Amino acid sequence: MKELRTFEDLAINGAKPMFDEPLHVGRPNIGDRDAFFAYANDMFDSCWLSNNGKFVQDLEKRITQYLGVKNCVAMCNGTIALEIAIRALGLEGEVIVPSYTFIATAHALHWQAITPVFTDINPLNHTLDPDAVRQMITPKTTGIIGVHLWGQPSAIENLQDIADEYGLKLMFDAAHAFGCSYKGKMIGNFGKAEVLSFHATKFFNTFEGGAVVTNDDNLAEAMRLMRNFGFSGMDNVIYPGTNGKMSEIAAAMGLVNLDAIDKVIEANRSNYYAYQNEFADVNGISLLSFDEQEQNNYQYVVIEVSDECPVSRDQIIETLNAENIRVRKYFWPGCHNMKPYRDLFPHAGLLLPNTQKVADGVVVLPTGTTVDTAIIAKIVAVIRLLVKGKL
Ligand code: T4K
Repeated sequence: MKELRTFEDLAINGAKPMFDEPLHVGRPNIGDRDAFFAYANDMFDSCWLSNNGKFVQDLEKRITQYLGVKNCVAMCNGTIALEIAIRALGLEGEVIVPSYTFIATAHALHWQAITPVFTDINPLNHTLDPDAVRQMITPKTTGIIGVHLWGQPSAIENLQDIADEYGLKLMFDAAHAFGCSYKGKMIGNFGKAEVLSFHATKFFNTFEGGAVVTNDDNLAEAMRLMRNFGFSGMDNVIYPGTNGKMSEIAAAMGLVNLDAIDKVIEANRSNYYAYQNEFADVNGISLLSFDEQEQNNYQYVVIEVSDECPVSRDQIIETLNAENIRVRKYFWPGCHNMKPYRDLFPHAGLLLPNTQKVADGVVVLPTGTTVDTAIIAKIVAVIRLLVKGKL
């Protein structure tokens, strides 16, 4: 790795990049390979590859134990899991969602001819602002989908109060919040249902995958039907379902990665504190913090570049990218500014001032088991040089 001393040493000024290979946000964490291959051999020997096989059943059971929740319905990915949960809850008309989320949250509604009503966030934790939610309720509203963005719990109790007051169904997109808790209880136990993503880029992955977890047995039963074309026993279809099943090889990856989950969280935690330490002397940049009273997965390291910072968010990204540090500006520019929704609701941004501001200031940095304190020191050195003009 090159030594960084002055501006001339930066790759944007013609020097060689800090890293020879791209350093990605969202590098998968991979558990014990031998254990994975043993599962794969078992799977091939048994000739059972999908359709509620034993690995899927094991994984569902272990997730219910890990979260202390009654039901886990594993799915092929988080987006289908969202769609199925939305359908099983009977949501229709308008549903309140944050605009500041991954596009799948909005698409899961729009795909089913439900209008996503983009609602502003609390700028402190980037999750739905309950006061803004109240303002967006109309006679057509049937539900609220809170997103525990970055693993930060939504204002769960306030949202539940609003849902109860207006007779709305509350569910959560907990794609980022596997392994996190709220007031000592694991995320997965709140609202009518919570949706997890186990995509490759998540700190816990099944290649592609996801799940809906719920304490409502009837809802879980309905989702199991929907996940499997509506089959209720052989040759008997009682619902127009879809194919949301998780494969056995995906579940095997999940079982292996579940064994490694504490180690991964520890690596993320240690990286988070290394970043905190390194950023201590860099003014104008703040690191989104976690509540240490709770369990956190620390899978997203999020910095916010303030107006006081002498360089812009985009300058920081450009400089880091040149060094082969592929940071992301998730979830810029907000769902409401993406073409399908911009065309439908061209003025939505007027009611989303916090969303616009947060989306314009965020940078997500690399973490996970492939990153360590030495790499973090190099990443922050680039930012420090840019912001302070010296190291
Ligand atoms: N709700 C929320 C709040 C979500 O964040 C997501 C997914 C969902 C719902 C839907 O869940 P899924 O249907 O995906 O299960 C990535 C992920 O594809 C997506 O799962 C995730 N959120 C989102 C935040 O990030 P992109 O468009 O950024 O993907 P991409 O291809 O740019 O890859 C991201 C980074 O990861 C890159 O730096 C490359 C790196 N990467 C990726 C893969 C697949 C690797 O290093 N190795 C890999 O195998 O969406």
